[in-house]
Amino acid sequence: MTDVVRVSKRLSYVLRHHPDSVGLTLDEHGWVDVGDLLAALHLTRAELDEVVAGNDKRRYALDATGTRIRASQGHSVPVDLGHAPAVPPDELFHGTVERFLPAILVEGLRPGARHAVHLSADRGTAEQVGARRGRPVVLRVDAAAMAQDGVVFTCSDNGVWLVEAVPPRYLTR
Ligand code: HQG
Repeated sequence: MTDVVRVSKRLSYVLRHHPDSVGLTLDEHGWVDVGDLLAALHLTRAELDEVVAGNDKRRYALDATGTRIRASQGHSVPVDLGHAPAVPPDELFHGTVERFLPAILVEGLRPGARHAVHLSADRGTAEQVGARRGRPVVLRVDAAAMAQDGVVFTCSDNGVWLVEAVPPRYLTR
């Protein structure tokens, strides 16, 4: 693992799940002061900027003034990302693995430890998400029908579609 990846994983841990582990508190929208984060993680601003700018999935976002930072998605701590509801593409994709399918086909997709179910606009990204856990299985989500039925979608700053749950009737393998 490179240093940049190591720092990125640490940022995810702190900004999505355990800010308290280094004495930080996120505001209600998930932001922390950059100076506080640098001090807590013993990073320089240049090191942080390299991780943020070079991140393959643009996982972290600085605010307009560059003084606050947050994770764009993936939180388990309570945050309101503040995105307006958005109209999703007609189909979205979710990457998972075979062993979760029996439960998913009965219960639908559930957020688990995170705030929201994460969906991708393209099949390739969903495949990569599934592949973190084994041989990937990609489910197609009928987002057009869900939107038609009044389900609210939001889209994170890094293009991940977020929804509270996906009932099984909208899923096909
Ligand atoms: C599964 C990464 C049983 C679901 C990725 C998944 C993503 C169920 C797992 C982001 C279920 C949850 C999120 C049900 C869902 N019964 N299993 N009813 N409903 N599942 O990690 O979507 O690289 O919380 O299929 O790229 O895998 O960290 O969600 O396998 O965008 O930025 O339960 O995390 O982004 O796993 O991944 P996760 P996810 P980063």
